[in-house]
Amino acid sequence: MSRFRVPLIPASEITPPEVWQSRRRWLGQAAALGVLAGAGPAALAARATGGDDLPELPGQPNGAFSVVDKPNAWREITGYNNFYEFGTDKEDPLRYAGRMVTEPWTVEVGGEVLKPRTFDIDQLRRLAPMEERVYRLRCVEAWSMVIPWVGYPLAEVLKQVQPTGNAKYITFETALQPDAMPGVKRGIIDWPYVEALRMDEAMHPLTLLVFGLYGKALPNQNGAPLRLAVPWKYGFKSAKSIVRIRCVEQQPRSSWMVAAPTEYGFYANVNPDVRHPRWSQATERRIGDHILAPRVKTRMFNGYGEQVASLYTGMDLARDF
Ligand SMILES: Nc1nc2c(c(=O)[nH]1)N[C@H]1C(S)=C(S)[C@@H](COP(=O)(O)O)O[C@H]1N2
Ligand SMILES: [Mo]
Repeated sequence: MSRFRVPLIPASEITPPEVWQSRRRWLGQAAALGVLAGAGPAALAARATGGDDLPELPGQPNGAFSVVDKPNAWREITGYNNFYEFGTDKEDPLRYAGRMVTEPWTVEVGGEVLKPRTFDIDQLRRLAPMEERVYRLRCVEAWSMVIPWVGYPLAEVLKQVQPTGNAKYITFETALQPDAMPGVKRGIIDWPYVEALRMDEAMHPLTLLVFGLYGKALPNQNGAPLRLAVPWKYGFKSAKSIVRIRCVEQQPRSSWMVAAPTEYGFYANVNPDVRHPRWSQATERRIGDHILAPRVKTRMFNGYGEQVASLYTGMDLARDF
């Protein structure tokens, strides 16, 4: 969390001039020393570079499903991660995820479906045309990023297996490689990491099955070789390194619901009006913003309300959080 909270009103209006002048001097010095991450032309040039060791994975830009916000830098997206299998520090996934074995990789899709099937990762990569979509990602920890994902709607896979009428929910089970995953050895939550969606959420065209970012195959720390991106929900719903998908009739209990039932509900829709029991969700810190930049207001459904609000008509989102 940023230790500096700057109000939305210009500093000059609320702070005695001698204070903000010295603050500006400090900023000048900090910029000169290069300590302000994300500022300056060198940082801008670094945005899309990196990942030279990863295969190319281009996608057709889909403007209709992209936000116009400027994407975060490669080093931010790949160097500041939550992937608890590798530890709880934001740098742990970058540090350790290289040990995860992602080749060969299969994804078993079953449960309440007419045509259960195990896909090889290459079959999945060829299943539908890859799109590039710039999505916001809002973490439950009240920070956010903007990420240019490459993938296609999860609905494409579901079409192949044909969910039955009993399929009301869908679960995503993720990779468990204890020898490669220091976080798994330490406990933390119930492994494997399991997330779930309601069937209509899973079929929604915004729900993306992701194979890459910035035109490259996913780095391990971002959930190689495939993960979800469900942009109107808190980031933890977007399961990484998926190995099993099951359609089920009853509402499943996800790993976070089991770990802390009063803190994490099934829906986990981004909602500035419903606080986490231990902190507010009204605002967020954008990763990469100037260290003294004001926090931004969090939007209902992370700004995707026009597309998804109708999924929740008649529901009390303070109760079904
Ligand atoms: N398997 C697995 N998936 C996971 C997580 C995790 O710990 N394990 N963390 C989640 C959380 S809390 C967030 S915010 C996003 C972060 O995705 P990113 O690191 O690619 O930005 O991944 C989600 N998917
Ligand atoms: Mo998160």
